[in-house]
Amino acid sequence: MNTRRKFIKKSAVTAVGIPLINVSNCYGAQQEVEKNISKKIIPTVISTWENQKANEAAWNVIKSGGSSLDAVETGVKVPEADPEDQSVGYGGRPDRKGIVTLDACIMNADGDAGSVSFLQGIKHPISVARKVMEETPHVMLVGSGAERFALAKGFEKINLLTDLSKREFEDWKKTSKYKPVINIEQHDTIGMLAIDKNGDIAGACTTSGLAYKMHGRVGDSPIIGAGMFVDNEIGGAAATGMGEAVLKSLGSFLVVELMRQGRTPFEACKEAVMRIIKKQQFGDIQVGYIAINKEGEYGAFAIQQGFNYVITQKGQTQLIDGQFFKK
Ligand code: SD4
Repeated sequence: MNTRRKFIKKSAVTAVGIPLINVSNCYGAQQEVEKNISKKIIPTVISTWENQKANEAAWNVIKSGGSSLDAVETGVKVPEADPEDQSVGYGGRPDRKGIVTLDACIMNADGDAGSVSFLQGIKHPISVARKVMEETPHVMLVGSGAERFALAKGFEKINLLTDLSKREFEDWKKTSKYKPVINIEQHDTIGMLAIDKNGDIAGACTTSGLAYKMHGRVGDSPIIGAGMFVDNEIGGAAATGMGEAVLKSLGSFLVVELMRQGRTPFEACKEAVMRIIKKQQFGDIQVGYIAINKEGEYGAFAIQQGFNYVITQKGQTQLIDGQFFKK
């Protein structure tokens, strides 16, 4: 961590544990500091879809005083390891060549980011993404380069294609009909955001991407600002659904920037969805956003009915149906 960051980190917590940003050299500094003093930290975990177990794993990290970064990594590793979750990690649906390829990204409260894409044979792409962030001068590694890096860091190479996903793929091949329509049953990419007891925000996103995608296709999930984005002064956002639509609007970055301009997490998610609706063909696709701000307020919005998300605060985990544009 460079000296400036260390300094900000040191000065970022007051005696009562309230995060302050060192803005003394900026215009409007006093106003900014006063605004932050009145903020109360609400440790929070939020994730896309029915990922209650992931939230609980993340919450346990936060409860015991761990960082939001450790929390989101621990949380999303739950569906990554679950063979029954066919959209994430081990057991994910393959591409049209029958190969499972994984995308993931992670960001910490210092604004550092790491990402892997088109990664094959590694159960926990999120942990590889974290190593890219922490142990390389880069943000993103892809394909065989990412795999080689993972193996060098001690990750084990395994077969990610389970019997169930293989059988479904064999069935799909009978028609090879490909219309990249995401419907509710076919996806549960996990995007997760967390605020820890220091008020620091981190995020993670991990997926096997669209089932039967073209070999080499990369979606939004590993792209910083598309699948997930965190700015520790403002909040974080994550996306799920049709990655192409999210990529074309850099959705998660947009949500965070809208919160910076004063929108609530819900309003920001809604506006990002409305951008897709205004500018893209949205009839058959699903995109859902989740967001949190620095005060632990949260919100979500999706194009279609059927999107849900999980929120954990004060040890209580709730599954919430997201609001949507179109029934
Ligand atoms: C992608 N956004 O690869 C991912 C898919 C997804 O739940 O969200 N699935 O486009």
